[in-house]
Amino acid sequence: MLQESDGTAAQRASREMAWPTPVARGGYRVLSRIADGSEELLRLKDGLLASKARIDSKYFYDATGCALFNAICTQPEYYLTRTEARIFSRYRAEILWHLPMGAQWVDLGCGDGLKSQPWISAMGARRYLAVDIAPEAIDNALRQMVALFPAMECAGVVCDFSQSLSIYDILGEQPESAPVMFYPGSSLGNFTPPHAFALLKTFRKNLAPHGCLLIGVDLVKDARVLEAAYDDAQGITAAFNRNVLGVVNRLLDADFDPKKFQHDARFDPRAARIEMRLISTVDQRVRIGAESRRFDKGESIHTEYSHKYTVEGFGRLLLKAGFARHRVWTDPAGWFGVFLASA
Ligand code: AVI
Repeated sequence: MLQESDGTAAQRASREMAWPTPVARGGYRVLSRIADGSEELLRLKDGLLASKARIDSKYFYDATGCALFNAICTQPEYYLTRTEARIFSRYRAEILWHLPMGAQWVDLGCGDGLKSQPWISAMGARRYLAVDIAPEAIDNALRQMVALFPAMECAGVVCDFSQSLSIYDILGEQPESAPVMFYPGSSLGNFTPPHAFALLKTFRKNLAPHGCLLIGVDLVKDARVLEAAYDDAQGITAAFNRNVLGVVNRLLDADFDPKKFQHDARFDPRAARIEMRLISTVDQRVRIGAESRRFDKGESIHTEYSHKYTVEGFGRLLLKAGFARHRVWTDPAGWFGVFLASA
């Protein structure tokens, strides 16, 4: 998850380093492979000044956004997290049977690393590699892994893998140990279909020739179930959506007033995706750095897509991305799928 809690543009720029910059911490090393962030900020600003305003959903995850997202995951309407967890615990032994022993476990968007722990203890991974854009998340995940599994090698890679992922060299340090990429939570759904396809191709390239991808994918279902999941009764998703305006205010020195925007989440059945927006509740002018723009009452800012797949459709996508074969496990209602794909 992206974390920008200390995120003024200047602070961000100063912590962005060229690679390789291994940093030895207590029992693990962290490599930074983050590109210059100034282009990203320009893109964010351009998105807000565009006639159809948009904010990339990666900006949701400052410290408050991460806490709100964790709270979303416990809401009764947000079935994704618990359904995936049930599939994992029900089929773990069967899935493990298809995973290489002594693997390098690559935790993509590791967050706190908690979802990886039962897998690592069950499979006896040789190495844990935490990949995330937030160095704080990597440190947190690695500290816990080192304490829990002192015999396992632990390392971290700070990078925005949605833009580029190149860890061949790190994986190649242990050629006898096949990599397993772990990408749970249906996070791939937050990318547009072409971007998701490109990401899967990149994953496969890094995994070739013997690795595999274990990925959680949310499936198409009744629109009412989907819309409730993205608009819970407690208003946590609404707060999560509005919080992104505070992130933008800090990053771009803008003056959005989150109270003047309303949360909206709709399922578009043709595109098979939830679309989240923030709708201006008044006519207003907002300063965005040295510029400003007007939002009419009812005008919206697009903040997130969450694509839903069918089992067949995602299987085809994996094949098209170059994965040789895959297996899938779902819950009894067919709401969520866990795919294991071999490079
Ligand atoms: C992180 N991602 C998979 C979540 C989703 O379901 O698309 C983000 C989220 N947005 C609103 N609720 C949860």
